[in-house]
Amino acid sequence: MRRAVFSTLILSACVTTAFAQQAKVQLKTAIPKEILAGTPPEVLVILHPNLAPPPESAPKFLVPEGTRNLALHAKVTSSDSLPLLGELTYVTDGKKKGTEGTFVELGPMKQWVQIDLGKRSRIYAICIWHYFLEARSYHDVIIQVADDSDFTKNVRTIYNNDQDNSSQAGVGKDRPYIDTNFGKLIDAKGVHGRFVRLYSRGNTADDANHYVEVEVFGVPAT
Ligand SMILES: [Ca+2]
Ligand SMILES: [Ca+2]
Repeated sequence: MRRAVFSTLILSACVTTAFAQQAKVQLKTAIPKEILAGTPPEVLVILHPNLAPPPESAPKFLVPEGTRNLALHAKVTSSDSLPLLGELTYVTDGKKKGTEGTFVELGPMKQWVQIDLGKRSRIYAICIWHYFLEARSYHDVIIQVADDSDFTKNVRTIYNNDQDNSSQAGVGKDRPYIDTNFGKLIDAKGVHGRFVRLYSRGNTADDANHYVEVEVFGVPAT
């Protein structure tokens, strides 16, 4: 009996220590101004009732202390190496106004952008701004993390809203959403990896794919 109590005390001490080491803070990211010039989100959600309602405020999310945007100025590659508009560097240049000339436009249908974090990292959250000059929903948003740039080693899918498997990465359980200036925060649950790949397959307005900015919040793995 005494031993059981002692063990419980040790266990709770370990849990407390682990929790102290993992002190959580609010994730901080700059939210760009609303620049809506086309279809408002309230209309899009009526046209497409399957979409998650648009957010009314910035996402709130706790991350371990020391977490930062590892994607800032990181190297970006893509299935479309010659974007129709803008440059791939826009994806991680830290600028997210979202106005004309600040987003990259990739070719039609299924395309991806890939971010090299430079070293294996522990990833807690990913924030995405595809486009928010008008309300749109991008189809088949799938996010994967891997150890190698060819996505053959330790590939994990951390988000997938392709509910009919039209992008053939498996049926996604996540709900399609409307892009707004608040961006979309994905919980990456502390996954380890060096490369982050984001897929999409056109959107509710046209077949093209766009990115204003992608942030990958984490810490380099030790
Ligand atoms: Ca940008
Ligand atoms: Ca689909």
